[in-house]
Amino acid sequence: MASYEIEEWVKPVNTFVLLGRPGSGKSRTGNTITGCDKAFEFGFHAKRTPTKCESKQTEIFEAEVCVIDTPGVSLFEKQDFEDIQSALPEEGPSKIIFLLCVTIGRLTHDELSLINQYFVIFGDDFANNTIIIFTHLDEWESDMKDCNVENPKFDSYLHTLPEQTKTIFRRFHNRYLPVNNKQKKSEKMQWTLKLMTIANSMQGFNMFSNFPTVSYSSYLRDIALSYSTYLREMAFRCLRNIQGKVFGND
Ligand SMILES: Nc1nc2c(ncn2[C@@H]2O[C@H](COP(=O)(O)OP(=O)(O)OP(=O)(O)O)[C@@H](O)[C@H]2O)c(=O)[nH]1
Ligand SMILES: [Mg+2]
Repeated sequence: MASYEIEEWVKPVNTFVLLGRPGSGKSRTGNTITGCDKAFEFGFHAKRTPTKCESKQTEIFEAEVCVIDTPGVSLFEKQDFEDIQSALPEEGPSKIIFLLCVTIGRLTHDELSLINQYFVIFGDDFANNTIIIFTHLDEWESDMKDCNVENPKFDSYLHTLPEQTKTIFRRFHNRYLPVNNKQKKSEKMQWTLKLMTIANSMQGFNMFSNFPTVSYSSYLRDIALSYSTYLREMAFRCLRNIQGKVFGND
């Protein structure tokens, strides 16, 4: 399958842009796609936290593909948007598809807020051009086995998500793919084939337009509002805790 960094620059069929919070498994997913563990530096013990996008071009099942790994951020800003733009293939990508990496089982408020920020930046089309990649499938399966669940089905995990999270995922037309980035090379190839099949059925972005400066103030307002809701909830929770302690009903 993959021989990345080929000398001849060929216009890729698909450009995958990996998005997600820090540590969500973007770089390792990029390695699974390229079929090379060294394509993108990954892991907590990495010498440096990447601050710039990195791109690799590779051939997957005879199709040229560009993979762009992005630094993990909690707040997606103008600079992050411009970095992705400058990492796009010079020839112009045929189709840009976002791979939104989410660690199974750890959907925090910050993560949901980051997803909302992507919508503000890329517009409603973000959902039409994104595949949610649930990483750490191996750990989830192992936990299920420890709970005596034989042949666990990933769909059952999705059913356990809170309603608010389900609503967000529904916006992506339930287009998702769980991945075990530690599986054998041959299984990674099978997984990549599945990814390509889904990507081929999608329209994808062409080139994105400029960062929506006009709506930048509303973007900041949305972030402020989402955080204020969070802070309000935290305050109520603290208040309930204190009341519980004072009245001895915790
Ligand atoms: N068990 C398991 N570990 C994974 C999987 N995917 C990623 N990891 C681990 O999760 C950690 C973070 O993975 P990275 O790929 O570096 O995450 P990232 O999103 O690129 O992180 P940043 O670049 O810091 O934003 C590493 O220790 C990976 O080995 C997976 O499917 N299964
Ligand atoms: Mg990374």
